[in-house]
Amino acid sequence: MINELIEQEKIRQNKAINLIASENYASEAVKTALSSSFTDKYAEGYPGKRYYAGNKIVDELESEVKSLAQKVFHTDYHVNVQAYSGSIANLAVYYALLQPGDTFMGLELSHGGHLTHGHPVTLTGHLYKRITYHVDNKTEMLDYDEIQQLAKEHKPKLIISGASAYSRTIDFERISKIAHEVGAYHLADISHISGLVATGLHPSPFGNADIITTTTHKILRGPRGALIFCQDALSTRIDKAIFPGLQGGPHMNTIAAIGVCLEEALQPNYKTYCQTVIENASALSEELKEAGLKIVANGTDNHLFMIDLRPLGIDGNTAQNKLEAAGIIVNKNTIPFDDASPQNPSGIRIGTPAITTRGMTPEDMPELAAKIATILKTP
Ligand code: DSN
Repeated sequence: MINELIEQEKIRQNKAINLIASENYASEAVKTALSSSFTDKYAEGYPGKRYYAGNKIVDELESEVKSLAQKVFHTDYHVNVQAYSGSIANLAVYYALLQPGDTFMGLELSHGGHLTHGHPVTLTGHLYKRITYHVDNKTEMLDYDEIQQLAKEHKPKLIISGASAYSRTIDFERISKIAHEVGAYHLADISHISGLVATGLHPSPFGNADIITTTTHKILRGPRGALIFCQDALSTRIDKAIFPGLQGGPHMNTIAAIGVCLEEALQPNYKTYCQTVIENASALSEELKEAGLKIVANGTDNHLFMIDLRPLGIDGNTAQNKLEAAGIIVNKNTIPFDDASPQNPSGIRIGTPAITTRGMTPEDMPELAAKIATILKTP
């Protein structure tokens, strides 16, 4: 039964036009590493300091993956490659650097932020006091003056930047400056744009931010996992927060697969891929605009954008379902200043990492845009 479902999912993925901004297709080499013998090994601890025997090869693997991560992001920051996911990576940073009741700042969920950036429905929302910043209500772009003003007023211990649904360039340097002026740490969560940062297609937070987290399965095209980079002075606290603070044995098969995706990201064609992701997103959003659709923040600088459905008089669920019926997979998404609930918000999010992996180029975007526009506009 399970094998049959695996086959069915493979067929579904092959047939679909996948526009989910956070998804991608990992290579066969990444999948082979995931199903390798490393899946059987327990390795609590870190290279050279394990609690079980038989870890010489594991130690070599983890050290090599750490060094690959530093190469890909052109950094000498300390790196931890063991976090099971982006949520745990962010939680580990808060656990390492904050005390319960401390204040930190993050982008409001409906303005593009992520649940793990302190939303009240998460553990972080219970443990810490979260102050949210927003996008400007006219430009729908980050309001850096508001970030500065809120930082001065609330003196947070940490400011998190980064987003799940923000289509414009993030000025990490400015946010670092704002954070450091009030004595706060700056955590940059680059999960969505990590490939763009690695290839120089988005300004990098390395050198300014104190900590940087990223998942490995989005534009990086690896397995589901995460990396935490930090300044050396924070390395012991971050490592201890992951193990033994929050996790047990690291998933060494995932770490091997992260290594494979990092090796792939070091190939020259990875930058070409990332460039095409951006060109596809830009071409698709421009075509949709010409077809009369309203794009949040009036376009995109990265791999994704949101469509504001309110002028069309349909909701996010309806749009998502109509597109899925035509084989186009997107996700409903809140948009800035949305009055509707996250269960049925007023927008959809569209991203191009997966279709670019499948070989689509800007020449394919007019036809795709026409299809999307027709579906959304047809009652
Ligand atoms: N669920 C991911 C996304 O779609 O952006 C983030 O965790």
